[in-house]
Amino acid sequence: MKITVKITGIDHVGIAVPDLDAAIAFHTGVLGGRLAHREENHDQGVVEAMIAYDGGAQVQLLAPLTPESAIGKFIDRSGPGLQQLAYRVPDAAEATAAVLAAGLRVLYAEPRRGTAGSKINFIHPKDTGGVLVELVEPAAATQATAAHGGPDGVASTRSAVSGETMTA
Ligand code: CMX
Repeated sequence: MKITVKITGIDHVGIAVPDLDAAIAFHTGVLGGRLAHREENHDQGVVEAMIAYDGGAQVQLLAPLTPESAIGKFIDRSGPGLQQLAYRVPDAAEATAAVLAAGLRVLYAEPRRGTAGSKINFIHPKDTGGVLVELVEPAAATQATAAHGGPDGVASTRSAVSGETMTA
């Protein structure tokens, strides 16, 4: 039987930014988003913020902690801008296995820690038509609240996750 990645939606779009506070100010002050979450993820070499919009859309702002990080190298090569498309999956390990079964390159043998306690992996952009695809299994608390229909979608569920999660 053919195994496919079980995508349940777009979790977020990731934008590489040189200055996180300036990017937050633009996305909240001009575009009307809400700062839902902010953290440093040293494994990924980023300081990041999740911006949530009415209706459930989410944009992840990613600033490099070091020039050698993935985001540091991306900005150096391509400048600031769209860096990734992140799909939500129910099980990141299963999704990893499905990608490998399709003969594509995942970046990690096992899913790693992503934003707000999620588990993440990536498909190499050269195997996807030029887009860095992230596969995100949200943290258990987020999955549970989302399944029970939180009042303002995923953004509200992030408040159940420990860390520097913001509420409006
Ligand atoms: N989108 C599309 N293409 C990309 C890309 C991106 N984000 N990043 C690199 N590429 C392209 C480059 O332009 C280059 O293309 P050419 O060969 O045509 O010039 C090619 O991929 C380079 O590939 P590489 O030498 O294998 O790898 P790099 O050192 O450039 O690293 C990647 C690319 C995807 C492996 C690296 O960025 C990575 O490991 N990313 C995953 C981790 C990550 O992005 N973390 C930050 C976000 C954290 C989070 O979301 O929580």
